[in-house]
Amino acid sequence: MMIFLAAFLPLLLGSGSALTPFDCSDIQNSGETLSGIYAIYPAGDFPVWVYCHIVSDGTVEDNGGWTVIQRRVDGSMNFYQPWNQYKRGFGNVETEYWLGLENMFQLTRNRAYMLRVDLEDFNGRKGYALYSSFSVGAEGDGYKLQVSGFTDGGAGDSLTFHNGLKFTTFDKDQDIDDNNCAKMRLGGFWYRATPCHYTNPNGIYLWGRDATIFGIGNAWYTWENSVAVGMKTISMKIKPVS
Ligand SMILES: [Ca+2]
Repeated sequence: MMIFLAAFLPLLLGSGSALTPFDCSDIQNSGETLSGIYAIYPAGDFPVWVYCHIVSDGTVEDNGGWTVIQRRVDGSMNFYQPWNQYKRGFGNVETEYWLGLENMFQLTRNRAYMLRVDLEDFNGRKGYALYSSFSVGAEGDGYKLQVSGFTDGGAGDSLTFHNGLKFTTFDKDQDIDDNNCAKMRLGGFWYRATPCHYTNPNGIYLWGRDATIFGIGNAWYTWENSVAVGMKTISMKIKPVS
């Protein structure tokens, strides 16, 4: 009987309850005050471990409640992964990870989200890009990206270029280039056509500027108007539009 009750508890309580938080905004609203690793329930029935950015830096743009969906910090994880990994998610929530396209779809189909991309280079310069609307479509539609409403936090806009595109990995080509952009740029992303991207956050961790092979690094073009500058840290995080 206990197992029966436990299995149906999320359904009885609905999404976003204190016991089955839908995302990190629910965790913050439940009274948590520390950033860290928490379980969320984007599909309602099973937990997904994620890093929650709870602490506020005091600005309007960053008052906490952020669910981190992508993060690079030290080059410890290989992001050249096949479709199933990008679909389900991979990596280490303590360091580098990808939350998974299906989780992103489940989150953004149920709530209206904004997106913040935080960047830091190897010279210690920091900046961010804020988007007032972010969603990922269903798998049957290629996990299509919808992003708009850019506000500049010093990083410039390298993501609107990718709006409306399907997700591509080396084993699933859904970009609009004749070739496979994931194979050419060594990542997985909502690639377009040559040069494939303005940002390649899931590309190779370059440890700084490196133009030896064009466009393979985890760069953000508008940072220095170059795709050769690999970021020291890059993270993408979302929270509901209030
Ligand atoms: Ca292609």
